[in-house]
Amino acid sequence: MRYLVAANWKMNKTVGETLEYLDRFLPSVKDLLSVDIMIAPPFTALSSASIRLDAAKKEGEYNVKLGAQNMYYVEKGAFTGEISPVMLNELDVEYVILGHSERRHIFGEKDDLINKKVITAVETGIRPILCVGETLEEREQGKTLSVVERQIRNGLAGVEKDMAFIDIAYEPVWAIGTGVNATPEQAQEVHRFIRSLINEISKGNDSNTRILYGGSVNEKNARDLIKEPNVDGFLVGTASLDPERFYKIITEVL
Ligand code: G2H
Repeated sequence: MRYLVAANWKMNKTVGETLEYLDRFLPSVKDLLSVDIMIAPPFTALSSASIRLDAAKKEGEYNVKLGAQNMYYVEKGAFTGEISPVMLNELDVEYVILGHSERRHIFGEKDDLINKKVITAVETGIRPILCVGETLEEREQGKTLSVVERQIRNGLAGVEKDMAFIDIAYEPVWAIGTGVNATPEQAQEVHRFIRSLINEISKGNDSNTRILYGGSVNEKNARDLIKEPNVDGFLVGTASLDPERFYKIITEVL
């Protein structure tokens, strides 16, 4: 299985900053084809990033894909402030992060809405990265696996047969942006559970599904985390904002 290392920039970087980043980052990953790399800038920078990536691919071999941080599940219409899958397709966006904990906890997204988005992403040919993870309170109450199971079963309802086209990111809420990552053992315990769960619900059609770890991943902890047998890559926030740090994380999984 090819690892996936994905950058989730969240609400960071203007168009100018995005292009400056890509100018520094892209030369470092030219001809680095053994790992899948994805960058998810804010919506406003997707078009410029898409053009820049396209130009780079005409000059050399790159395995850098574009991702969106969210989308709505309807093609077009009166949905002020939303972005549709068709709009993302036009920009060659290949991945979409769905159900991120900030969408769930700050913007109130529930499993059924996230499920609609996952279904539409699959139908549109955009590879969803479904994010799941427990809060600190849920972990302390021993509910980690049941919360993750609920989020996965509900989030994937109706697309179980398409599991090969879907990636999962396990992001414990208490580890996001806090500088406190899950230990490799904590990550492995949940990743192993997720692997057996998606294997069951997809009836074995999960061999291409990466289970990413996210939550304070950096260039120092990446190597130990990736050693775990069910950790298939990373979704990186803070440490992906610096091109040299993000590149270092990528080299740690090679
Ligand atoms: C978790 C992660 C990226 P950070 O949200 O999705 O962010 O690496 O800053 O914890």
